[in-house]
Amino acid sequence: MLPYSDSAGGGLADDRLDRPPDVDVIVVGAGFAGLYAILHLVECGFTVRCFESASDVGGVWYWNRYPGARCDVESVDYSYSFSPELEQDYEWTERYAAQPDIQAYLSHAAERFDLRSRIQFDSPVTSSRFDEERRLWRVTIADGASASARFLVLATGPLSVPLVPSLPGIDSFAGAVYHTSRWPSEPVDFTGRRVGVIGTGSSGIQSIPVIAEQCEHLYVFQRTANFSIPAQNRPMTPEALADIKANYRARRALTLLTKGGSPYQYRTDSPVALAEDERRQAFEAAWERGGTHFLKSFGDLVTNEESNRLAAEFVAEKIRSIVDDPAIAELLIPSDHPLGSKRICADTNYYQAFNRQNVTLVDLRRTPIAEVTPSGIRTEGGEYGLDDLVLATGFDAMTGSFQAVYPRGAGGLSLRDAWRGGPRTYLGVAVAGFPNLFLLSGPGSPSVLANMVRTAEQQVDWLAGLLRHVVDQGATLVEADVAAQDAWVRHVNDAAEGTIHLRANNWYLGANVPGKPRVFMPYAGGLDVYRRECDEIAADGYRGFAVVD
Ligand code: N01
Repeated sequence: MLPYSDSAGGGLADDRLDRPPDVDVIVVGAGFAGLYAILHLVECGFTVRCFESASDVGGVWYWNRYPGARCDVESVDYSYSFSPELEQDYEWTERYAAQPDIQAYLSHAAERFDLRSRIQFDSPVTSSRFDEERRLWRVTIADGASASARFLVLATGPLSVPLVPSLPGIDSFAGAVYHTSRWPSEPVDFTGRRVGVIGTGSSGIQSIPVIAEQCEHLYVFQRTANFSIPAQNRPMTPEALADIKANYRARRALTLLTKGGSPYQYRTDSPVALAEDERRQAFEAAWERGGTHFLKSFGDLVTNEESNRLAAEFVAEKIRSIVDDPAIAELLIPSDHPLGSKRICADTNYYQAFNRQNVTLVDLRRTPIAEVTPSGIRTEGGEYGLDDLVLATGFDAMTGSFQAVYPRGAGGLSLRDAWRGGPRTYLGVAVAGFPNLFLLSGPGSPSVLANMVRTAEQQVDWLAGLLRHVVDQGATLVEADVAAQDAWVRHVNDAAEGTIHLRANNWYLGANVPGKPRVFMPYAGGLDVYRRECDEIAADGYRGFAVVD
């Protein structure tokens, strides 16, 4: 327990108006964003404590340790840029880092910058409340302890709260039930087991080929086919890594000029204008580059319907050429959403897995799940005996993890109530009515539409500037104006208007969570534009924020 923690959560001494907060800033979450927030805020002169629900650093990468878990952004780019020394001393071993490698990287960063001493692990924050009289946030931890801070920074991640579908009978299942985003820390051995995987998004698509290799039989329960492009992962050669390290500054600078925080720029012409063989060659080259890069093979894939159709047809042909059974291939070809309207998955041998004798694809569109029984799953088409069930069913994305710490702002307003009609933020960082509360990678920021590590660094740097601006003038309270927030929400909606993302039932819109308001949550204007807007607002004296002495 921290020295300043008290289990009373507000005893007499604690309530004294003149008692200062325990620390300047409490950070919740020790993933990429939280770790950098601790480091940078300390560098800027603040006292900082962090509470983390897991037993170690890592955030989303601590929990998502399912078989095959791997980042879909290249390792050398999905890494911190704030420290040239860290860039030089970490040795990435693969083009796309697997979960253990990212966990090791974050652990290394935590050691290198001595961050662990500021983090209390195994400490989920269960509630947080703004004390208007004393102008501080008090957070309560699961064990009943509490702590206070002038500012509360939620670095809880946009993909943190697992979505567990309410399947009839699931509690009766006699075998083990795993969720990909809460995978046990000890390896799970599926040898000789009959396993069912529900869900064919990124998590399902990455885990299915690996589980298939181990288990006796794998049943894949697919409701919606997704576009997946082979990641084309490969070992990182020492020469390639040395080359990147020698040019890291230029590579990082380039990422900041792009919408997605990627150092790559692709052709800006359209496949529609090309002769068929030239077009095919271009798509082949994009397929060979692999993963999410495929969507950038032409500038207009996400804006021109015909270009998108041509790219989707190329992928469909690839699926037909890989999968032996034509009927299975057709089931695996997405038919209800344009390519890229959901995040493209990056796989290793996903489609090949369906050529295995021990893999069965179950089409939930034709035969929905009727119930989970003690011995398996009964669909409207038949019964499937299972020993283990894997839920690769996604997340209550973008809002769930902020609401999970139950913030209550001015007048006791809960974030849940404030966002009843969908999230409203200023810059994705602050919420009107919640003074001194800040979100990292919040709704209304580029977050999941860009490189998450770049966006985390940008937001932390900017937030540290805002907090210094507040305390340097002796102020104790800062809050987003309602008018500034309303204008930002309109801007976020305008940026989303006409994008391909509105043409799918995706988690960007909250469409995967029953009853969640259908609102496009991330800022689609691009990291480059967002950065400029944030910088202009800072240069303008942090326009849109009220600072109170
Ligand atoms: O979750 P998802 P995810 N019955 O929501 C199905 C990031 N990520 O964890 O589409 C049957 O995409 C659901 O079906 P449907 C990445 O940004 C990154 O896979 O609703 N099926 C869908 O197939 C990604 O986009 C990496 O019809 C049900 C699946 O479950 C995001 O996380 C790796 C169901 C959920 O797919 C989320 O990915 C992993 C039900 N009741 C994740 N409920 C990398 O960096 C849900 N489904 C590589």
